[in-house]
Amino acid sequence: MTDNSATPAVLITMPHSHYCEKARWALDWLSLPYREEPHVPLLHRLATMRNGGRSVPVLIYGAGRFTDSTDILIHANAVCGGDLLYPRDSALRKEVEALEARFDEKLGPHTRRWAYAQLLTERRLLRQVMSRGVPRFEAGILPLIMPGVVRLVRTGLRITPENARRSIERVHGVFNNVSERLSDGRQFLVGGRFTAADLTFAALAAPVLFPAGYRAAYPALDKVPTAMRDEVLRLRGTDAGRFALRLFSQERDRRLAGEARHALDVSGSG
Ligand SMILES: N[C@@H](CCC(=O)N[C@@H](CS)C(=O)NCC(=O)O)C(=O)O
Repeated sequence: MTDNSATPAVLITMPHSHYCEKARWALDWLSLPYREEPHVPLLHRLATMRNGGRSVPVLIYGAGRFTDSTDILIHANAVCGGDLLYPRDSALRKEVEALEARFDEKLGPHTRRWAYAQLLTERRLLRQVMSRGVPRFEAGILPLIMPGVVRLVRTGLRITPENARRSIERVHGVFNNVSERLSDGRQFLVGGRFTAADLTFAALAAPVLFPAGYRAAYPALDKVPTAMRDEVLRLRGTDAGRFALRLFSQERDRRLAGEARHALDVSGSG
């Protein structure tokens, strides 16, 4: 590994993105130092495309560019020794990877679509969450580009009342599977300890749970429409919901101790 320690890692994000929270949580948990660079929607592309990506999160790590949250977790885990978020045992690792992929594809898009469907008409709330921590210039032009952002989100994510209903049903399906998996009394999804599977489930479930400890920008639960609040409270009461909330309270502020921390031993090999 080339010692490139003068170069700080940078995480390009949008403040409200749950995939960004997934990456941020992993970097925090592994005690890997980084600087976050949040952008408002649309303008995020100036930063991501400059680095070979499109969506957020993107991690710039030395000469490496990681343009997908799972790649970020895999890289961060490898930098820290290789068996922290993913077990070394190959059967267990496969199980973790399969669950992570399932949550990435079957949970994240549906919690997002359902949450946007509830909040797209709440322009003031949207402006607040989308501008948290972004450069002042971007926060200043957000009100001007907001109609375009809303239109793009609505068409890009195919947000209709019918699709929102289907999405929350899919979310229930994943929550049921997770509740079933936990029904034998296990504390974590795979191998008896916290892994990328647990982290991914909790981070991508956050838009339907509003957990305390969530670092992505979200409105307060008492400010959102009643139907959304009621659904959040219902999902919080499920075994899977309680599990995700416990992960946020036990693991979100945890930092691995020194031996797992490879400060900025930034690899140019990516
Ligand atoms: N597979 C990607 C999904 C990331 C994703 O969907 N990011 C959304 C925000 S939650 C995004 O950047 N959307 C805007 C865009 O695609 O330009 C990952 O895991 O990183």
